[in-house]
Amino acid sequence: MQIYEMLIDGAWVPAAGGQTFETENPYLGAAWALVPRAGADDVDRAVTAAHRAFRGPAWRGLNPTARGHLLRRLADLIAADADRLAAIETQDNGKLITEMRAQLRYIPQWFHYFGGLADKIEGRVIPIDKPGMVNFTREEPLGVVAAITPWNSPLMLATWKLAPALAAGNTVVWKPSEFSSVSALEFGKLFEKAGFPPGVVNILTGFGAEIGEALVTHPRVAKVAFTGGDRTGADVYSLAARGIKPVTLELGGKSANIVFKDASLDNAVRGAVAGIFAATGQTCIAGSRALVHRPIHDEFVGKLVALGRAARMGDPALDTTQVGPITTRPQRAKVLDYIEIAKTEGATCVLGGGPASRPECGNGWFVEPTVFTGVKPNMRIAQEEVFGPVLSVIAFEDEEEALEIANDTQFGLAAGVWTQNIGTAFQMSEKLEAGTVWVNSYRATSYLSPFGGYKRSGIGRESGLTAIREYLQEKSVWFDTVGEVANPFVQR
Ligand code: TXE
Repeated sequence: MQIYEMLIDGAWVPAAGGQTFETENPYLGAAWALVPRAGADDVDRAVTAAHRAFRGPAWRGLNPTARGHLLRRLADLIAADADRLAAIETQDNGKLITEMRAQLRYIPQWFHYFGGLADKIEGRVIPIDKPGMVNFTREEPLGVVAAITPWNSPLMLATWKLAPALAAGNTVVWKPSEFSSVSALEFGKLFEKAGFPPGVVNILTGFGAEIGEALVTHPRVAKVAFTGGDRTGADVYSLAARGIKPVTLELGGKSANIVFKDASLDNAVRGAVAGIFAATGQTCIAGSRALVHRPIHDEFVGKLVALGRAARMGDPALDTTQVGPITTRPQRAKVLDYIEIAKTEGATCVLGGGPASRPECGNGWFVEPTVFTGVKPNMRIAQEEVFGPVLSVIAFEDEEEALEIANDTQFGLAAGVWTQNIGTAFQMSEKLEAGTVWVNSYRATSYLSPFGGYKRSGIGRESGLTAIREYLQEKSVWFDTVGEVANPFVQR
């Protein structure tokens, strides 16, 4: 059993109360490391350190070019360590090594991009209407950012927050999910190695239910950046509201993959599989509803089931595996519950429909890739996020109905449109209520492109130029150049 410590104020420390918890390998179904279980005292230690670092000369006094240089040095260190970090992610959260390796090799781009942006954060000179006055703006960091991240793509989703937050000059207290803490702690060592001053990045491991509230409501936390479930997100939002703190929230979805009869069917089927069976369906952008034009419905389902049935399940550490285990025990129970709910609601299970007991799945927490047809748009299986390899297929008659069904959910994270008709593609991309729309593609993201949700899928944007603004505040500065204070009883 490996024993880890967490990062507070540049030092590796146990929890103040000495408590730890076990982290499990989802493929083996067994514990493999011990991680500090932070309490309220640790939250205060970490936030105080981050606040001190925010005000201190080592970080505040660093010019933005040098700050950017630190981020880019970190990017190089991540690139050099990518495969090792990927292996740790796979061991800790059970996601495919092939996907984790690709993610880890791509993550440095965020630090390069936002590192490059650090010295391009500029204010404006306002052509002010008051005689004798000069008015300009400054873009300033917010202070201590609490970054709360989930277990599904642990380092990637943390990077989406840390890179812009640090580029903008904030300091960070990062709380990774209790189900994927180890990769965060290993990642933390690279901040030290890159030369970030102590306290600029702190990593607190522990349970959201135990320390989440103390972290979000800590008076010295200026902003909360959260990715996770919509219910926890709503709690975090209301806790942050008590302190009038800005938030960015990325809360998952019920994204529609819409297939028109003129689409390249083979591509669309592969897109549907990428949307729901890749990453075992545990992605915020999972295309968990396939809306299929009635004339091609049966052919589409036939091809989809064939491809889903052929997916190789098993050890996520093998390059040949295509579907790995579910990351957490409670999540597996939730996915199996939803499969039962769908059956009770009257949907027809045409693939999978329960736990996987293939020999190559060992003691892992597996669920068979599952497809339901005959799903009605108002069923729970078509409305609620499952976060597992469970696809609801819904037939539609025409563009209008496809749009109505696609938009008829409380979420709005992403959507896919499969058609050869450019007019249809354009109309759909305009009218879909989703933060991302892919045409004849699915599941592409980039450090260059804004990502975030409409409706209950969240608030704010990550990645791209927009993201840096989530971590800045604008100050308006006025100078009088005349040297005479006019009538003090009348507003100037
Ligand atoms: O997430 P939580 P869980 C969805 C998915 C999944 C469901 C539950 O549907 O089935 O959420 O997963 C921290 N104050 N997504 O329970 O609880 C927690 O420690 C502050 C979608 O794992 O949202 C972790 O670090 N923080 C999603 C983080 O919140 C709290 C990714 C996320 O955990 C807290 C993951 C509290 N009171 C799950 N309680 C996506 N958008 O991609 C918990 N946390």
